[in-house]
Amino acid sequence: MLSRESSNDEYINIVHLGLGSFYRAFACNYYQKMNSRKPGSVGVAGVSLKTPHLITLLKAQGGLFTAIEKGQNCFQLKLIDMLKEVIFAPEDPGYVLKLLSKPEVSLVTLTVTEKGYCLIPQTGELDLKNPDIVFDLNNSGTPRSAIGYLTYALDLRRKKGFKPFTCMSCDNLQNNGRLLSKAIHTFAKEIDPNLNKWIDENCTFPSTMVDRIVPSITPSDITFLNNTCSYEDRALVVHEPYSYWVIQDSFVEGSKLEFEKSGVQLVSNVEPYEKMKLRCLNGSHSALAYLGFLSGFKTIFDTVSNSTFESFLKLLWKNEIIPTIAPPNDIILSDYVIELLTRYKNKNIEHLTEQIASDGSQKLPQRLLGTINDNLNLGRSITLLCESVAGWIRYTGGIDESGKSINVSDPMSERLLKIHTSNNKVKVIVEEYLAINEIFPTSLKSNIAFKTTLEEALSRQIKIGTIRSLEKVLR
Ligand code: CS2
Repeated sequence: MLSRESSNDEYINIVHLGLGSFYRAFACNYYQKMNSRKPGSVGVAGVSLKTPHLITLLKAQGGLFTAIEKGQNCFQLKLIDMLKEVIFAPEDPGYVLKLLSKPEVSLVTLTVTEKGYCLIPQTGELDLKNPDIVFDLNNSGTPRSAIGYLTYALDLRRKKGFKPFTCMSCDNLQNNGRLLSKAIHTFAKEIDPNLNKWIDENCTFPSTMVDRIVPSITPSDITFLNNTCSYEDRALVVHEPYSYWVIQDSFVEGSKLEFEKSGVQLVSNVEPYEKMKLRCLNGSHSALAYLGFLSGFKTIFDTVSNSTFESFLKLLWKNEIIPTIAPPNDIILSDYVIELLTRYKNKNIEHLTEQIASDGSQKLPQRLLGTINDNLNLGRSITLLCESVAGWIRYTGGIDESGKSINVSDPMSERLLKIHTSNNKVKVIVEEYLAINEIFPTSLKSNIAFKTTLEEALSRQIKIGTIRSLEKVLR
């Protein structure tokens, strides 16, 4: 079993909220490079806000874990020792606040997933009715949400006369830095206008584009590790070789680590990178996840290995996604998507369609709906994007194409399922989905072309099945 002696006075300058596989397979790798250049320059405390399981496993291994990089033809193993402390926040929220308010902590990063920001997905505003936010506004010493932790910790630092930390979102949201800043300002205004002013004058919220495909681990990964290494690791992660991190160059003084020397790109405006990645990668991921799952495909690799899906994907990019994007200066979009397809075709990455299909209510606006809106404004086609949204509607109806029930994981799953159980007419189902203000903007709700194309896609898929429906629209 992996183990490491850890003492209580390890150097920690980064606190990460939302410790899961993605962060460990992605950011920890860059920090590892920083530390091999300058030993001891980076130390991370990883905090889980909701799930204790991984923390228990990591604690038993002293924070150590193995990262398996899976290429098309070869695997590489790395032992990662960046996590100097791991904490399950609900066990001791006061301790997490204390940690966040230590002067040497200069950077706080987040991968709490879209729903972890407690926003209204369609508007990006903090949802002041969210139960965790309501709780946090009334319980300053024992927050539950990331927004509560960050704002109260910033308040403690202000009161102690310390500098704030840089707050960096690493989640797949367009303008993630601005959304995080807005959420924290909204929360701070509710508790103390002076705090809000101090945050405004002193804190920074760089936006980021993060990219690496990190599937859940499988029993064969565990067997592979056991056969290859002399130790057992219960907290291993698996990832593809590709990795790309772009950060807006906006840091509180003293918090800018040697990012560039470890391969991160610092730029003044991340927006074009975010938009390209969210629409080309995450948008197509969601499309493949819903339509692929309904057709009986377990992974993205299985889905794109089907020739209809490959043609669908290529046309979706070419005709309906790429035309909506002004690419960053250093990237050619047609090359970018060729590389993406190669990544999806990595046979060793078992990225489950079910994993990507989760939380669609939180993902759709930035992945697909913005693209549809832009196409409509310019009179361009939305046919394949509507096939994808129709796939999501069917998926959230809870039954796949072979009649098996789907375990839909989404904060709005009950509400979405109810639409299907109380109606069976396509027109009514579409109308009720479009009526959800938290997901669909007014511009889409009132657009006849969108409504009609979506209704057609949904009826066709129900009638002849996903693959035949795709074949029809590809003709
Ligand atoms: C995926 C992402 O699960 C999902 O929704 O689309 O996790 C995706 O794999 C990453 O953003 C790739 O960088």
